[in-house]
Amino acid sequence: MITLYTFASGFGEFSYSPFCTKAGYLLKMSGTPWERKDLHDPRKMPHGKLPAIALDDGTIVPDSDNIRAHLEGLGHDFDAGLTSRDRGISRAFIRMAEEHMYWHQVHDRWGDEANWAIIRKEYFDFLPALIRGFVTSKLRKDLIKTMHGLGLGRLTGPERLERIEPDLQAIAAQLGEQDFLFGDTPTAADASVGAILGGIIGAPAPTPLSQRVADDRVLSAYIARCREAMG
Ligand SMILES: N[C@@H](CCC(=O)N[C@@H](CS)C(=O)NCC(=O)O)C(=O)O
Repeated sequence: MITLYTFASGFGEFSYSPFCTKAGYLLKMSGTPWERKDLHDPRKMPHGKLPAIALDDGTIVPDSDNIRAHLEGLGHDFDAGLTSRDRGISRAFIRMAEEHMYWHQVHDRWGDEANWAIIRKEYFDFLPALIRGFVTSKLRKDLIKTMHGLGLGRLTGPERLERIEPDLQAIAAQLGEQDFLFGDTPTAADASVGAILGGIIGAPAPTPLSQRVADDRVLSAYIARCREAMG
């Protein structure tokens, strides 16, 4: 049986990490037997990150995209029924969610003082008190540096909201009256987009972005459908 190594559940999500949530969604959709094992520390994983899956022969497959490829290799087509054009559009939505929107979620959690106070406790309570302050301050400093490097960390709050707004509108437009991005059943794009939006709306202290998504009838209903169908 496949074992999914994941960060723990929390804030209404399968995992604190949207990439782990995505992997859980893909596993559920695939119908393959699997179990989860929650980890605190990803450093022993091949990429030093989560999610990863362990196969029966002990092989560890890191990265949600590789997990998808592995499950597809077992015969599951997450995009069954999609035209090659829609498969291309799906890929673009996945990249938009994972490589852009994800960082807004990271900024909301690690860059916002109210959220930081909560996640610091929630994520890192397992660390011995003696080193907790040092370790968490370093992790936060590194992530803030990464966001500065990406450019996102240089934007003001209103500029960040303005930057992500067209992504949110693109998702709502693609959804239209459909339950999921490409029709009435979830596909690979829903595993990514649903997980990232779920992470955004799940900010433990409300932010302008989490509020924007929560107030959006189409997006908030979509997140709930993704959790229901794939969680
Ligand atoms: N591209 C990777 C991204 C995974 C990722 O960024 N995981 C984060 C959690 S959301 C992580 O493990 N961070 C820990 C670290 O970087 O030390 C995937 O799709 O699996």
